[in-house]
Amino acid sequence: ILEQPYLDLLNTIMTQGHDKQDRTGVGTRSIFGAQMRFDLSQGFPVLTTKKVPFGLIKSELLWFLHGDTNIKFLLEHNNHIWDEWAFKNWVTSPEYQGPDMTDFGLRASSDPEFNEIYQKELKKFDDCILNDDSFAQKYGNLGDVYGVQWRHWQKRDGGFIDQIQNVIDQIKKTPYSRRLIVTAWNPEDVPNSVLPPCHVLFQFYVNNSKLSCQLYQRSGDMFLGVPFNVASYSLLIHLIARETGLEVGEFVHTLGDAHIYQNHFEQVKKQLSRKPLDAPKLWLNPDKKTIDEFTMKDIKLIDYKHAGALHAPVAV
Ligand code: DHF
Ligand code: TMP
Repeated sequence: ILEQPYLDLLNTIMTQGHDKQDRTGVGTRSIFGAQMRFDLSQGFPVLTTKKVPFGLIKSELLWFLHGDTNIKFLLEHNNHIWDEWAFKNWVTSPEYQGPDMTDFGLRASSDPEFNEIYQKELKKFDDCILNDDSFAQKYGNLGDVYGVQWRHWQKRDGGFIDQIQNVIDQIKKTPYSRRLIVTAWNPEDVPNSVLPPCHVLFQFYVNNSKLSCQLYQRSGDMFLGVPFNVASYSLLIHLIARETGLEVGEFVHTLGDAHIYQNHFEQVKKQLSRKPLDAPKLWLNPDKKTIDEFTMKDIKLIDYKHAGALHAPVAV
């Protein structure tokens, strides 16, 4: 069962983790330092014990790969996973005149009356991003998040570094290299960032014509974010393997603070009681040869069976 390492880690955190406070005020149970391995030749590691919306994972990864950091692209693809963080910039700006949105994430999950007001404001915000270009320019931008760090790392002397293209070129020229690294952690940008990178650094490894990748993730929301991260990096390995003419190897997922939020416990118990199914396969349009040619319809899951959606609030 391809997702077994995930289920085992979820169970370990539930039964042996430490309860502690966290930035969001929700509270988590966590362990420090964990590793999961997924052999991509055995199938595509999207969870079957709950429905994982693969369309959102595709559009988010394409957004990163385009070097885009504006949520407008995501909204155009009906993807709302980054809304809260752009909204946070908007409601804390001097231009915002609407109802008080202090601690909107926490309040929305505990106060139904406030939640209604919040949902309305968020909807208004999304409509402005979609319909007003200058508003989108200003408030749709999340700052120097993954898209910029991966493809437009700002150099001190002006100019920029395209880390993704560089790593692809290196994999082709010197596949034995031990320097096949992409980093998103820029200490200069961290203090000004709405959300400093969670997936901080990744490294490729080539053996027997198979491409593997290890990710270091400093902080992992095991129920919501991590299933996305596993699928997203696995897809990235497939795309880079296509461009470099390699087969897929392993995705090795190393976590720092691996946590389950207090308000996800019930969902996690339910998920752990479900029986995992066979993993689906990934289909990539055989006509596409480089990562930049791929669009939404060139990427599909085949035979994705799952036990149904499990919903939970995201901690902001
Ligand atoms: N903050 C926190 N606290 N956890 C995260 O996982 C997280 N992830 C971020 C940004 N900030 C975060 C970016 N990635 C969802 C999944 C990934 C993600 C953000 C949100 C999420 O809510 N997934 C839901 C479905 C959402 C939908 O259908 O719109 C899920 O059930 O998987
Ligand atoms: P932090 O910056 O205080 O660590 O909060 C970030 C939260 O978001 C934390 O719960 C981890 C989670 N997260 C993921 O698990 N995966 C992701 O890709 C992102 C962006 C965030």
